[in-house]
Amino acid sequence: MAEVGSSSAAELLTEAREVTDALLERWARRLESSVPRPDGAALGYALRSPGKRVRAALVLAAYRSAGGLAPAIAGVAAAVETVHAYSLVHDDLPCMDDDDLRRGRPTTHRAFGVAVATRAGYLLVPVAAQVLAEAAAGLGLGAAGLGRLAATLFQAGGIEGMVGGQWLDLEAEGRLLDLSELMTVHRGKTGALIRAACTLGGLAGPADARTVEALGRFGEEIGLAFQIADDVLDATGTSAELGKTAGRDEALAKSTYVRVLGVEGARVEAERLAGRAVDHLVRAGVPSSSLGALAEYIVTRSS
Ligand code: GRG
Repeated sequence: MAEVGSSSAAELLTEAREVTDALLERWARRLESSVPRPDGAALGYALRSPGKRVRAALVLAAYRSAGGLAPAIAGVAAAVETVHAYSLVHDDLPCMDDDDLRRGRPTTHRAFGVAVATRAGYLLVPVAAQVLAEAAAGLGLGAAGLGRLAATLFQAGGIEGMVGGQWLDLEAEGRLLDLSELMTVHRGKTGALIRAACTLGGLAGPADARTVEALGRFGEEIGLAFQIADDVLDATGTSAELGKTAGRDEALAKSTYVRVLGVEGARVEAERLAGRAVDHLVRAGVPSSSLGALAEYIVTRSS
């Protein structure tokens, strides 16, 4: 299968930021004008929060690897980033990771208070569904196509994925997990949404079942690698570099790959998984150059 416009990781991330941020800005304005203050303002604040847009870039690259060409894929990327954005609002709350800094700015509850931030997080759940529905319409996918996208995104965002992983992560604080328990937490908390980003790109494009499956397997490995790299950065980076409080895992006595394998061991494991991720694509004959570039970025990034 020919790859549609192979791109470097930097190019994909720049494009993902541009197209996603434009859509999220539209939603921020719409919500600020329809939802009374302070909640409307908090929704705008959370949606405008400047992330790296890695998940959005994975959606774009997976879609193109599946032969997709339509610019409306940006809406699917924005829906995934909306789920990610509300998860961060809740993750930072005092009852969860209790953090003050996110993406170089005060966390939503530091800016608006805990009650408003809690509501803003929940209010963004149906917004993600609306963003996805608009994208599916733009892609001409029809009801069945939208159903497949929605089931993929919200299963990944729910108890079988992100919420379930977060729950296990909180429940395990102060207890040392073994490697297999740690993988279960990471696969859910972080990996499920990243896997979904890759699967969604395939489902939105003209891909056969084998391609969608290979994209999902790529996403599974790279999702785990992403969280391992995050663990390494938390242990080795500074708050200024990361835009969030460094050393939080240690402060919260969290089990991490760094705790189990050490910094070097964790780095090696992330690289190994990135290699395995690309192998899934190669074996299935799915064009892998853009996704491979993102995989390499994910395990070597500095923030
Ligand atoms: C609100 C229904 C509801 C559920 C929330 C709190 C929660 C459930 C889940 C938390 C999941 C979570 C925060 C996982 C960590 C993911 C992670 C490694 C985030 C950092 O990702 P980056 O580096 O960040 O891509 P940017 O800021 O660049 O987007």
